[in-house]
Amino acid sequence: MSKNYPFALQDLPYSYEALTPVLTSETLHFHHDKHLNAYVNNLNKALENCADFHHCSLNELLTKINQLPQAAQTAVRNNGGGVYNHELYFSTLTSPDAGTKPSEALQAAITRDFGSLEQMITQLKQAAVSRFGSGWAYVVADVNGVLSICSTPNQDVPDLCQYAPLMTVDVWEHAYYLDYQNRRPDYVDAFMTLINWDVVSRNYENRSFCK
Ligand code: MN3
Repeated sequence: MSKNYPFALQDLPYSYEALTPVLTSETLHFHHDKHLNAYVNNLNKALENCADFHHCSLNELLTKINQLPQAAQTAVRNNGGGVYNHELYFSTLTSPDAGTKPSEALQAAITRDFGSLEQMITQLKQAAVSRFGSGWAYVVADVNGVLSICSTPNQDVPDLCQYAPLMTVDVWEHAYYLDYQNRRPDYVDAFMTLINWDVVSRNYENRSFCK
């Protein structure tokens, strides 16, 4: 994750071809190089005149939005959320034949909280497909390590004081339109083969919360 202002566009942790055939390099170029890049630039622009907040991490900014100058609040919520969500999204993907699996600790939590990995995926798909308009669906953990599924509209993020997002599904049309047009359920189905369970497991084991 970017440390603090000025935030920088992070490179993808894999090649633009790595997610084919589920997501093409054309989609990744637009999504990362244009959409995420715009969120980074607009977040920096919004923070330009907020020197008191230049030391804040992205997580801190997103949990202190109402302490920011009024004029910056909406832009930081939308663009800071955009940076947070996309960094999480891109960092937890890998090629569809990578064959990663949840760690023992994460698998135990999945079994306890959902019954099985398949049941968790079914609930995640349901949240992603039923989100009206643009938004996100997540697997999150609370301070006790209890897992749940949640969803946000636009570029909002879950409450980072209460929940550590482990992974997320982008259901904005820009995430899938070139490859799936209006078929969001097909994108969501195929997306589930891209999850990098090594990274999701690490996010579970290293979960932290804003105060
Ligand atoms: Mn997106």
